[in-house]
Amino acid sequence: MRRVQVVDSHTEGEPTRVVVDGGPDLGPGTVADQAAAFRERFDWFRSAVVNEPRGSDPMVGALIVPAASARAVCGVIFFNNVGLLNACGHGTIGLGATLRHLGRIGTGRHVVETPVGEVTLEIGADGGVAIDNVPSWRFAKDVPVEFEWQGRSAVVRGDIAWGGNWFYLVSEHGQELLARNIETLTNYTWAIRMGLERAGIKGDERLGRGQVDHVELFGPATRADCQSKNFVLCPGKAYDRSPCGTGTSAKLACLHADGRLAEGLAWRQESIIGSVFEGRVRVEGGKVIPTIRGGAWITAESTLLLDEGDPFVHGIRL
Ligand code: PYC
Repeated sequence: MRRVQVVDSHTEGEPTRVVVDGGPDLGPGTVADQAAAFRERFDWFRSAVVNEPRGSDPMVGALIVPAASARAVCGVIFFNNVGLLNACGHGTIGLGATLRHLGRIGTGRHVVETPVGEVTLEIGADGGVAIDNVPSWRFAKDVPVEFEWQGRSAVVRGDIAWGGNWFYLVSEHGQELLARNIETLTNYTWAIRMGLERAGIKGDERLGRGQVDHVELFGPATRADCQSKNFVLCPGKAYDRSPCGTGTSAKLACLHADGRLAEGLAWRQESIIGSVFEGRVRVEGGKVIPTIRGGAWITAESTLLLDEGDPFVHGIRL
């Protein structure tokens, strides 16, 4: 019987499961090297931790690994129901809350290494967590995508941007961003995602292989204290319950590139369930660094049991 110790949390509604003990040994190397080993040899561990029956489609796992740099508190590899993520904003906020809960870090700033670069956590005295994300930027503006919708061919236009993952960001789509429409929004964004794949539309292939695997719709905020509301489709067809940390970073980069968000000004992004991230950008050496602030709450400390006699010991893999 293999035992895996985890701490669960949610960040503005989106779950994170941090593996604190019992994870695989990924060997030496950078966090990117360890992520490659994880992808090639331990996909069973990914699905055992986050897929049903122990996990659920929206759950993001976080494996704590050794960092290459001595100034980092740890490295982290994020994963979901279909594979590894390059980075994860809500997950990094959840990791910060978890490390604080475990007494491994206190208030102040802490560097964490991801496969795509360093992220800095800031743990506030009030328990709030902010992250300084990887440099974020727009790769292509106003890219048309043809897709099948309700039996017809349709076209949308959107930007392709990097915020730690690749996003296709669409503002003109004719959909109402309301929780009661989540099923339709999921199908609509999935149809766009299929259109992106069919057309071979990619980001810069040097980062996360360039696959544009997140689709983000924007619309007017429902809350009076926010500038915008979003719906974010993740790679495994789950929608993000939070406003998506890497997705909000990609949005901030586009707003800044369009001259619509000056350095230091707050952008409050509402999620489809009404939770909020507050984002800001600063420019360093010509690069846009987004800061994303949100709340994370610990929901469980548990031991997962992996019994080799269980036909679904490695999760349900469809
Ligand atoms: O917060 O960056 C994020 C994220 C990516 C996928 C799910 N959440």
